[in-house]
This record gives sequence, structure tokens and C-alpha cells, in this order.
Amino acid sequence: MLPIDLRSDTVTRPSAGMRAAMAAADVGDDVYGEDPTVNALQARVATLVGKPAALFVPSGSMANQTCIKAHTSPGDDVLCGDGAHVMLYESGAAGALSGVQLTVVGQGGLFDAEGCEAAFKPDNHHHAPTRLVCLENTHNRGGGRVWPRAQLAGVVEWARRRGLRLHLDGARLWNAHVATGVPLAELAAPFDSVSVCLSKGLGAPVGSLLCGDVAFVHRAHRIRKMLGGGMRQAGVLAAAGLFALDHNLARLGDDHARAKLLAERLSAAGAGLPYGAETNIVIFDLSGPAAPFVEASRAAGVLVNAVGPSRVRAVTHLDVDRDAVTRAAEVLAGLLPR
Ligand code: TLP
Repeated sequence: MLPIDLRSDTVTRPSAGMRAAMAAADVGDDVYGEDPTVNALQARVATLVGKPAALFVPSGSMANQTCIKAHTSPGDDVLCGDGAHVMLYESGAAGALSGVQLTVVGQGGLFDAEGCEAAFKPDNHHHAPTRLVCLENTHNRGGGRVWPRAQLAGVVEWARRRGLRLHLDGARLWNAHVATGVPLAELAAPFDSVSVCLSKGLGAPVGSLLCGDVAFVHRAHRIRKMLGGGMRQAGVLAAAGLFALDHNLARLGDDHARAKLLAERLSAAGAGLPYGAETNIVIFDLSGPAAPFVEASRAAGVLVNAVGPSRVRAVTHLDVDRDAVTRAAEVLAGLLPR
């Protein structure tokens, strides 16, 4: 029997319908701006996110790093949350490609204006001047938490007062939208740039978009080329994204309900739930080491990831139905160290 794979929502495979849409895609050379399917996807996502323009890029990491590079100059300082993907999981790209220093604010991914003020560096000869603030919504290492609106508004108001730019890593902004019912454009409105991923809960095999105003996206377009992200007949990939938006957005609520079910079962069996389970990510703490637990789970047919010495992450997605999550919950709960 195939394992129940809860390592990430990136593990989904394109469905038959999605593959058919990809095969049928009308394509052209996107480096010439002539791929109609890429152009349609960019226009659709820009509208959804409420920004004037969007650019299709191969990955969420490239979307974030292109935005960071477009917003900053080498030697600048960038504020981000504890465990931010841009800091922890993008291979040091902000330092290597943009030459910026990252300052971590707050704990558990979210932060507030007070923390930002304490971390802020003014533009004088002692400091790397703070130029940009990056938020992540939902927050991956923060257990898929959605930023509370008032807290986010406080950070935004502070950043504007300080004359800073704001970037949103919205790889899972779709989940924040479905969990709260707040329109995507409203969640994205305070930000100068927003990245969204098609290859997480939406189930497309590849692709992210960065969104912003026309001048910003023009600048980002050149950086994408510089980073080797100019693709040619990328419409075969964009078609998967359009299919995902049509078929897989509204159903994210199912993933959230399944994550809740899993979290409740684990909590009842003694696991610690530091962040609850607001969307599709369940982070849980064990009373023993994570590595042998992950191994034992694998042997029992359930795949999860260790994300700390005694911390584990399980993510629900469209390739695990309610029965599979229920079975996985039984297996994981039974293996918890006592
Ligand atoms: N996250 C992956 C891993 O890299 C950790 C996962 O399994 O969750 N922003 C956020 C918030 C992300 O969670 C990810 C991927 C990205 C950006 C990067 O996307 P890709 O993998 O397309 O570069």
C-alpha cells in the first residue's frame, strides 16, 4: 500500500484533469511575452490578488528572492519573522543574491510593531539601514497560522511610518483566504509585493507568481531573467495553475478540517500543539526525539517531517482524503513516545 504522505502539500501529483489541461495548453515563447496561457495566468492572478501586474516564476523561493532583490540594495537590512521561509529555507539567497542582512523579529513567525521598532536600524554610517519588512501568511513554521488582522495592521502602519517597503510571502495565502473568508486582494492590499504558490495546496506541479505594481514587476522581470527564470513554452505549466485555481481553491477548507481532525487526535494522545491547527499544517511536539518517531511512522506507512529535535510537521493536501488522514492520525497517535 502507498504511504500516506503528510510531509508537505508540495507532494501532490497533477490529476488527470490537470494533465489534460496541460497537454491542451496554447503556448508560445514567454521570453518574447508570447505565451497566451502564461499571460492569462498572470492577468488572472494579478486580478485575484488585487495588484496591477503579476509575473510567473518557477518557484516560491524565486518569487520571494526576486522581490527581495527588487526592493533592496546590497548592504540593506530586511526584517522577517522567526522561522521565515525567506530566511530559513531559501539557501541563504537573500545574502548571496541581494547582499542584504536579515534580522529576525518576534517568536513563532508572527511579530508586532514594537518588535520591529526595536530591530529597526536607521540610515546612518553605523548600520545596514532597514528597507524592507517580509511577512509570511500563512506562516509555515508557525503551524500554518493566519496573521491576526489587527497585529498585521500594526506592523504595516509602523513600516509605512518608517518609510519601509513590505513584502508578503503568500505561498499559502490561498489557505489564509479560505480559512478567514477575507478576499485575497484584501489580504494582499497592504503589501508592495506578494508571492503566491501554485505548487502547494492548489496541487499544481510547478509555479509561483509575484505580484505588484507595473514598475515593480518590470524590475522583477529583469531579475527573473538574471536568475535564469525566463522560461519558454511555459504555458504547459501555467495551464496547470489555471486549472488549479478553477478546481482546487475552494476545496482547501477540506484540508483545514482534516488538519483539525489530526491535531485533535494527536493532542488527545498527548502531543503538544504549540500553534493549534488553523489551516492545513499541524506542528506537534513530542516528549522524546523526533527522528526515531519519523522513522517509525515511515515504517508504519505515514510520512511526516521532523522540524526540530522533538518537533514534527504534518501537512494535509488534496491527495490525502479524510479516511487517509484518520488512518494516519491513528498510526501517529499510537507511536507517540509516552
Ligand atoms: N515550503 C516547503 C519547504 O521549503 C519547507 C514546504 O514543504 O512547506 N514560502 C513558504 C511559506 C513555503 O512554505 C515555501 C515552500 C516556499 C515559500 C518556497 O516554495 P518553493 O519550494 O516553490 O521554492
